[in-house]
Amino acid sequence: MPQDSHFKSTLSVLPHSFQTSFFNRLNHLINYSPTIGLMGKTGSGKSSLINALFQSALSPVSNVSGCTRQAQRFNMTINNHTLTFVDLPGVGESLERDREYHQLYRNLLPELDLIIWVLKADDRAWSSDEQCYRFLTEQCGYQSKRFLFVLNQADKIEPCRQWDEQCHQPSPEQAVNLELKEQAVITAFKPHHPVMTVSAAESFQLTELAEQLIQALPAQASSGVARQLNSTYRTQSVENSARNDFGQCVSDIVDTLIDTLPLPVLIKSTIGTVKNSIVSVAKSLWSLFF
Ligand SMILES: Nc1nc2c(ncn2[C@@H]2O[C@H](COP(=O)(O)OP(=O)(O)O)[C@@H](O)[C@H]2O)c(=O)[nH]1
Ligand SMILES: [Mg+2]
Repeated sequence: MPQDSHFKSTLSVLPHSFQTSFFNRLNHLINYSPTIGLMGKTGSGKSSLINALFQSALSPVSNVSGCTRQAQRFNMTINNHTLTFVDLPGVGESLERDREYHQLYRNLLPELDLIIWVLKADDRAWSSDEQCYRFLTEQCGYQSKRFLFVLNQADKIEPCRQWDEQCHQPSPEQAVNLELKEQAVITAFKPHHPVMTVSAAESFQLTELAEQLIQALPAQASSGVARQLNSTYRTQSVENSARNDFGQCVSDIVDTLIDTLPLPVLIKSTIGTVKNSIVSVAKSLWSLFF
């Protein structure tokens, strides 16, 4: 493993069994392959957003089947690292008494790190989105912190003729209406994370979206997603946030090993005292890994 050498001075005093397990788990963490769910009506701009945010194009993989209810799987790969997207069906369907949807989501939800929910800014009503959201949170038990709501196509908000095409920004009047729409999303969905108002077509506030996405992702997934972002959106804030998550995961690994490895108490306390150095070394190597 190439990372062994960097950790040598910090880890050499520790037992071999610890070193082996540590590198094993570290490797696992570095190679974690994130999966993001996509929700929202057809035409809301899910594909456009993903194509704008990430470096590589999406390629279709096999479909995940729940008989007639299917979710489409896409992925992108850079240097052998894969990021998967699952285009989820459900918005606009009658879900309540549908056992196949239950089955599909029972299978799917546990593997999703986050669901990006795309709403169209100029849509008048999101009742079918709300219905589907309630189904996922109340009946399938998916937590609200696992959803990131995106208000896309901001350029289409009324008065849509006023969009500033030179600066790729809304007019003051549009900005007021976007703010109202954002409030409407908050009222309807009570989202855990801030609602991100963007335009995929106009590259409006995609930096903010990328930063919020990295923050919303679980710690073990954020670095693997940051790795795939378009360089424009791989900002300092994105990198810091992912690096800190990575440090947290490494710290958790050390804690777990202290708890689970059959080692003398004295050795365990020694590992505890070098934990911060291990985490520092790992964080300093973040850009090498990701
Ligand atoms: N004006 C505008 N059009 C958009 C925007 N995002 C997507 N579109 C267009 O909306 C249509 C549907 O987008 P697509 O990404 O295929 O939606 P999906 O069905 O949710 O994957 C396409 O014609 C896109 O070019 C946006 O922010 N502004
Ligand atoms: Mg699409």
